[in-house]
Amino acid sequence: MNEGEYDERRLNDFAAGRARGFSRRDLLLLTAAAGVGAATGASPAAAAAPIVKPLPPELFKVHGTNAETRWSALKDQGYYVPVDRFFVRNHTSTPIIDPATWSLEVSGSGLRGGAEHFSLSDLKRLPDETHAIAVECAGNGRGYFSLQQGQTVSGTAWGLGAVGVARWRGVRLSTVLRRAGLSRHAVDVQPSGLDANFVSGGVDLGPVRRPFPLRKALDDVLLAYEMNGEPLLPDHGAPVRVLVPGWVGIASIKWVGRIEVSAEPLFSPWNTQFYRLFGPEFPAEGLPFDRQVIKSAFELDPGATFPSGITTRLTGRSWSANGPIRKVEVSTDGGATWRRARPYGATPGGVWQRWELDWTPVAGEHVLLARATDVRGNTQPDVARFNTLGYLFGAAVRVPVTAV
Ligand SMILES: Nc1nc2c(c(=O)[nH]1)N[C@H]1C(S)=C(S)[C@@H](COP(=O)(O)O)O[C@H]1N2
Ligand SMILES: [Mo]
Repeated sequence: MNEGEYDERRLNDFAAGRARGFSRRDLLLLTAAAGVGAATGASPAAAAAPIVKPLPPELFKVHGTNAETRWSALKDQGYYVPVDRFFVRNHTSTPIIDPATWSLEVSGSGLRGGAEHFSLSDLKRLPDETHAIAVECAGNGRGYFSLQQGQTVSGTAWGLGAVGVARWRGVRLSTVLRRAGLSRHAVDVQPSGLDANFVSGGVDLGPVRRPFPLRKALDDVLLAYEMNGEPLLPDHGAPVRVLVPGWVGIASIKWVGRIEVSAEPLFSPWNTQFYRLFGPEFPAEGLPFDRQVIKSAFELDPGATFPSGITTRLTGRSWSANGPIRKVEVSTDGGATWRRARPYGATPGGVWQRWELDWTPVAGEHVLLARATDVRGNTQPDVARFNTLGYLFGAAVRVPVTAV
């Protein structure tokens, strides 16, 4: 079963009321109480110190409990985003978990027997793998729905900095599930976090969790305990987080405490109420989605200034969840003309492509755009599809700069 079929089946299950975990009825009750997508307030605990690591303003822009990477902070960095500037997206706040007493419970109707528990040292004794994987928030670029398209959407008004690529080391989820005694009836897998329950519109939605199909779980999902060669930091899910390559960041559950393996389809608010496309173009129940779209960013901050008459090297990165980048085009005149950017650097895992282009601006205001195409032929449109929660902003972003 491919991801498209999975989404379609689960859409039908959900619409027909065959939903365990979070049903259409739950959603309707919540909608009546608060309105879908409206007022997604964090729990009171989040008020304290949602993020533990330092967030210097030259590296991050803070949005409530979240912090996005400033693209200027990636200039002259390597392929991987250093942990000191990797974005953080917390529904509440970063919990501090003792790795010595932490354990992972694997349980549910999709196992042959009862629950199994794994300590951190149990996981470290299993065969390890290291992979380059992107984490990107489904709402990355959301701010451009209003800035660029004049549309009102709810949620964190990210620029393009809610994405990062790191080198993650850990154990394959498939290894752990097989050890736990996977049954041939298993269909869905759902990790949940040990951070505080998420409260939205006064309703406790429980721990942060989102299901994916067994097929994905057995394919390339990683349980990581190391990021860029160091133990995970608390903000990125210590002691162990899930990484679901290509999928929306919410699938990559941090501070994982339990993994449910189910013989029936699973649902959670994070694939029914949130992280679903709502709006006039979509079905009433919303359209499910899992993968990120293709995007590009310049390694500079909007509003940057350059010396006029002098050649500047513009740099940036492009990435797609559907395969390596084939070409990147850049416009320095608001989209009137385009030039090919030069790709450079190694691309482990083909997760993103760094590129550069020389530009000699005349004095005045300019609008830069970058537009990428991946090996499957996906490219960035001029306009992103409106949806009320502002997900998947994949249009080429207009970046105003000044030459003086
Ligand atoms: N337990 C838990 N896992 C979580 C979240 C969370 O709030 N709690 N946020 C998710 C979202 S929406 C994103 S985009 C990524 C962000 O990962 P990062 O903070 O390491 O960049 O973590 C995901 N995993
Ligand atoms: Mo996210």
